[in-house]
Amino acid sequence: MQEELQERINSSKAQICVVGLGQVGLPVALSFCNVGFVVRGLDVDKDHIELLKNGKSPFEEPILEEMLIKSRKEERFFPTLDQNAIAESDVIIVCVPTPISKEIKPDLSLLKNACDTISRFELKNKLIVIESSIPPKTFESMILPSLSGDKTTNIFASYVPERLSPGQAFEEINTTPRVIGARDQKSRDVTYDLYKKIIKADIFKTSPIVAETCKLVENTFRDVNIALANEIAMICERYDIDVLEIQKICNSHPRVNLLTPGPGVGGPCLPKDPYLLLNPQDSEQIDSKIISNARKINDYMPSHVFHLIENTLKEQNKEIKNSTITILGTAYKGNVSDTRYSPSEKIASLLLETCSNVKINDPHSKISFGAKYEENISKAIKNSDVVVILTDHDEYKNINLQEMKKDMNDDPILIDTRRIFDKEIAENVGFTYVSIGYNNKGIKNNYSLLK
Ligand code: SAJ
Repeated sequence: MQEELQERINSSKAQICVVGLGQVGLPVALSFCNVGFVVRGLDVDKDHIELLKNGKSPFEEPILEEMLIKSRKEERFFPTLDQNAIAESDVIIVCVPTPISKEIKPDLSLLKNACDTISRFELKNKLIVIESSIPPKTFESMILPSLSGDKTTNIFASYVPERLSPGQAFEEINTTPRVIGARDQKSRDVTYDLYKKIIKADIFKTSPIVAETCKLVENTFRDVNIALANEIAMICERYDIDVLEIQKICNSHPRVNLLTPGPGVGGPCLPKDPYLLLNPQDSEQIDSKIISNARKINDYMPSHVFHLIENTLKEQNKEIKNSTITILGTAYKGNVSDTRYSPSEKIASLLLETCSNVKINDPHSKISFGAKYEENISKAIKNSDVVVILTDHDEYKNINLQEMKKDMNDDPILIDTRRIFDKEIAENVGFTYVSIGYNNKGIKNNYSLLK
């Protein structure tokens, strides 16, 4: 009954099962533990579950390990491979990935499997929440039918898209407004009571399709705006002016907010959510101009970085194939360990096509993308002709340029795609300094995407 479940939620006595303990599911599970709930964390990865049982975080996220150790010690968090966790819980929250396939279509197989697994249990009077990003209409046309066919009247079900940014997960769960798209009024009320336990911000109540669409529009908005910044950066290169100076002045206008250009857009969300938006469940793909061209621009950026490297070497009468190149950063953004869809992968593969001396370092990840992994930053830099900074990790911001110059070969080149160093300082030390959207005088700009 609704009142009974609400009472159990309000008194933090409801048992919760979080399905999928990744970068969303794990912080969500621990946030509920933190406010007094007992949470079972269900995942299919045995190693992952073992790590969690031992209080070890499988990825980098501030305060995650502390929260994990605390919740384990207080016997509030139980990572498990056992699907009976579903039967034993009042609330089931699904946080599995929804990637895109090679054909650039939504791949909902993991979500469908999770729903099919859940539907094998008696769900009467339980609340099922989906947090994974999904194409519009998926909740009504795939999730509800697969959860329990015509028995759905007995369950409470809502779509509550996650909104946390990796690297600030706990803070954002707590402070970012959320949206509940519920199948009916009762589900909405129960879901609201549950989420207000962990959220100190507005919670909007709406239909599932509005919640689905909002989530995808947010990430599409960011992707399109980064593409605009990237295209403007390449225009600035043609004019030999600095896009960051343009950004600073333009953003002093009260209605302008130009984002920051970079080597491309990575991570598990932004590169694929625009495609989810354009591929509604069970319907034709929607045609788009701005959204799909923004994706093309962001996907082009790794090639642009490759051209910057190639053309800078040419200016020094050197060739990529005879050079030693060091990539600093495989993670898709600073101070995280996640390398999914990272622009570094494409840049490494373009370099490796012509150059056999490509070294790679990332203090947060051991992934090498086929290059030679160097654990130590100084060793990675040693005897290189070119250092390419692709991720703005704090460790790289602390590099001493004088020492780096000493370690590198003569006429060192610094390709700083994240602008963590100052051009003048780097040039005074003796580097050829090149960046995206900069007055890289004499360096040819090959940008011709929309020709
Ligand atoms: N990037 C730029 N320039 C910028 C901002 C970002 O090049 O000015 C690049 C980053 O380097 C990175 C990529 O974009 O490669 C994505 O980074 P991000 O910090 O913009 O976003 P994510 O993917 O870590 O998290 C996003 C967030 N969405 C929005 O900000 C609208 C987060 O709130 C979502 O919850 C998350 O996607 C998600 O899970 O959907």
